[in-house]
Amino acid sequence: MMIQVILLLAQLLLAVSLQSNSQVYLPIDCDDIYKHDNKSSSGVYTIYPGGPTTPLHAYCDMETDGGRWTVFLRRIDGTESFFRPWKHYKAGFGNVAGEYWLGLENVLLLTMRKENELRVDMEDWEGAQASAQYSSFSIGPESAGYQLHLGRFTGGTADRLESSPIHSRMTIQVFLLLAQLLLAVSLQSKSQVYLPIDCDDIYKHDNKSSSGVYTIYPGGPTTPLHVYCDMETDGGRWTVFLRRIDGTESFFRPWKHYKAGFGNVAGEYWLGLENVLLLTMRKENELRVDMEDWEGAQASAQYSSFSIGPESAGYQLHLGSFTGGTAGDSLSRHNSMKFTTFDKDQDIWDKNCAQHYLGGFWYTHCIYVNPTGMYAHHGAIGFKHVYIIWHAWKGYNYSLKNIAMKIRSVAKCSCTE
Ligand SMILES: [Ca+2]
Repeated sequence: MMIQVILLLAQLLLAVSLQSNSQVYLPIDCDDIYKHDNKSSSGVYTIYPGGPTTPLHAYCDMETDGGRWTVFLRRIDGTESFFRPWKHYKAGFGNVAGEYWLGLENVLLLTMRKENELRVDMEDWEGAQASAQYSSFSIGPESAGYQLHLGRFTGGTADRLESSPIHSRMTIQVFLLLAQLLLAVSLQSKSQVYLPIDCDDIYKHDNKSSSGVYTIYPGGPTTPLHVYCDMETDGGRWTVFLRRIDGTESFFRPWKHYKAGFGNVAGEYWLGLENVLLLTMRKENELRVDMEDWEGAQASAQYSSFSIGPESAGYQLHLGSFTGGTAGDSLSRHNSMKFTTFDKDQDIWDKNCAQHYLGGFWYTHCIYVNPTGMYAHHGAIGFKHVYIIWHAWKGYNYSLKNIAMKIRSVAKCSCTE
């Protein structure tokens, strides 16, 4: 109910802001916004390059070299996957408060409405900044392949520049406030009833629960955690800790991301090694891996037990015996391995498996499975075996469409707890 109220409020806010905007002006781009109020600061604004009926959110850089910049590409932290199909690049994707691509259709509309110059701002890992500027920038329509029309290079320096990315603090703070509000409310209403450790608890509390996002407390009452519960497959009660369904999330991430967790529990995500550790410390669990190919065929692999060691032991994998499933057993070969990411090599190869297979996993030397590999059709990437692989089912030359790894308590009834 509270979520509905908040959604309603958000819609109201949107309606009000839309209304007040249309009474005043309909900015085509960040240039219009700046000219309308030259005290505008960098952040997310609504623009109307396609006319009054198609509002579009975009990040405006109002500071760099006089401001007025409409940002159509932004990379700041690697959270968003940019290895995407045509339709995504056409329509746009990502989060304008973070990483995003505005979309070729939108860039086309913008460059059709006005003559524009282009500026590219970049930063290296030591904090040095540089830019490149071009006298004009436009693109052709889709029928012309969105052909790039670039003016002459007008300059760019490595030392003169000051500000550039991450101006979106305010927006993020507002989101955080909302999220905290939601969290506080959900905590309050639930703590009066019960604090489930995992999806098994939720199911036992109400066995009519359907699959979806729930709040669990594997780390105790002060650390609520959102998770996707599979309440249908083979009796349900599954707590999902890895889910790949559409390639929207990047899984080529550093150690701290794999430790803490990332993504969106309603879509693609990794629950985090610390959370998986907490879950497997609290109960004895079995493991199930569900996967699907691009023709709609499904397969699974089940294991009698699953737990991991603490970070000090490299989050070492402790896997029980293979108990069945048409996907066959490829994971046992990874048993007792430590977890490896591109910035933390704990595999048993002389190189770093994550750097070569583009995920993060309990790699050996290196893969029999690669559930965190690149989301793409086989052949879409010019490197071998970097895809989502389950060797025993499809071999090394097949990239799976979906994969999920999930655990559930092996206790026969709640009376054992
Ligand atoms: Ca190694």
